Amino acid sequence: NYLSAQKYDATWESIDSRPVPGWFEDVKFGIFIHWGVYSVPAWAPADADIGIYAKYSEWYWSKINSDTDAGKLFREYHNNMYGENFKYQDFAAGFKAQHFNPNHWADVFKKAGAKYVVLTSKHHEGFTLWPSDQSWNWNSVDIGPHRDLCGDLTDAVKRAGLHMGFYYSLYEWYNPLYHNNLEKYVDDHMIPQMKDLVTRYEPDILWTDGEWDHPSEKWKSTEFLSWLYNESPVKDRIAVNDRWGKETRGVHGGYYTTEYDQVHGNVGIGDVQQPWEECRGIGTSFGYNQIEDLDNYMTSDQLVDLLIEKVAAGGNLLLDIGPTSDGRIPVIQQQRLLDMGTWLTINGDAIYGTRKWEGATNNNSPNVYFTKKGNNLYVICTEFPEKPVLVKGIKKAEKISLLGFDGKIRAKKSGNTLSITPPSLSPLTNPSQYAWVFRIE
Ligand code: FUL
Repeated sequence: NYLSAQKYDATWESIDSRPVPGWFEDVKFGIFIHWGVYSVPAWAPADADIGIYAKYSEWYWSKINSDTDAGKLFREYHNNMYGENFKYQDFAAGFKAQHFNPNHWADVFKKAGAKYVVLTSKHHEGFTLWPSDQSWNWNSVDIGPHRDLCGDLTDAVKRAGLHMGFYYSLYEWYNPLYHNNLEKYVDDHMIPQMKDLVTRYEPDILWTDGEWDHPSEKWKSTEFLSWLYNESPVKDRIAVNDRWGKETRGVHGGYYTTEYDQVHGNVGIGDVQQPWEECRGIGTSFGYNQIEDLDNYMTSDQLVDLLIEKVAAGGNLLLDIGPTSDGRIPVIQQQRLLDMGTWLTINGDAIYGTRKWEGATNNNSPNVYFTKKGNNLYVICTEFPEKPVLVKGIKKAEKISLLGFDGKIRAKKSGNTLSITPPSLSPLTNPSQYAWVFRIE
């Protein structure tokens, strides 16, 4: 295997020379899951004008202690609802996950057409969803659900044939060791936890976060990554992201990440060569926010368009769901996922295994996107075209079809420009909703 033949040193130069495993660029669509003690209060001021990051419900604990404008809103809510003396830690008893059915979750993800899953094994609150020896009993087996949530979901997801991955926060808000002795925290807590996760559950992705307080040198990131790439049981196939130190995002590590289209508050990562992935919630939060309404949620049409836009630009979409503390995926979130799956069942050929088409830059027409795979070019229309679709830069076009439609598609080529005439569809012959794909072979 080309990935394991090489040895990697604990330097960024060496670590960065390892390619992101090929499977990652083929899978395109994953499900992110933010689930933890914050799923109990499950609240953030969704409609306040406080910026993207302040609407994340998984930040509840930090926000009720913060003196920002957003912090005041969180604190006011907390004090009214639970009283000033109610400690965040006491929410853990209400995290019961009594309706958690991992096989059902995996089935929903599979039907959504997702090929990978990334679960928060530990968010900034420090609570682990597995029985970590380094968690001082602040974990889902000793309290709350009394269940190894990481293990149970990993089994189900792998059985469903999907890739399983873990989010892991390097930093912790209220861990005294983190604040008093960072080196000991890293050596005796953080690195042992990451090694434990990797050896116990053999994930295909390790998605770190919470890196921004310190440079990667302090986190000993390259030491850890050289272990991961040289010695771990998943060295041949594991993919990691770029969140390994305050200086690494969009620069070092594995694939690059954007979040609600931002990199640390700045827009996008531009035209990178590196594989990359956008993550966001269906609404305004990663963790479940019980006060979000339909207005806060993207529609299925918007979500399909988002997937198309990211894949056409060469990226993946890691779409987040926020399960409830009793272990359910809110029905509206399931419905969004299943709608995406219905679209992908017919049109997935234009998504999975594809790459960005360089010719797209000469074809700047609204609501039309492109992907390529082998000798095929896919023309993805997010609105059904009323006029012929013009595609410039086509040398050969032997066969043109509309995915999911049996009828013949008329097209004319003049020079290097192909003009595709959209068929007139009836309710009976319309193959799809949300977006339509012409395949040029
Ligand atoms: C961020 C975190 O602070 C958010 O809570 C969320 O987990 C997101 C994916 O990464 O940086």
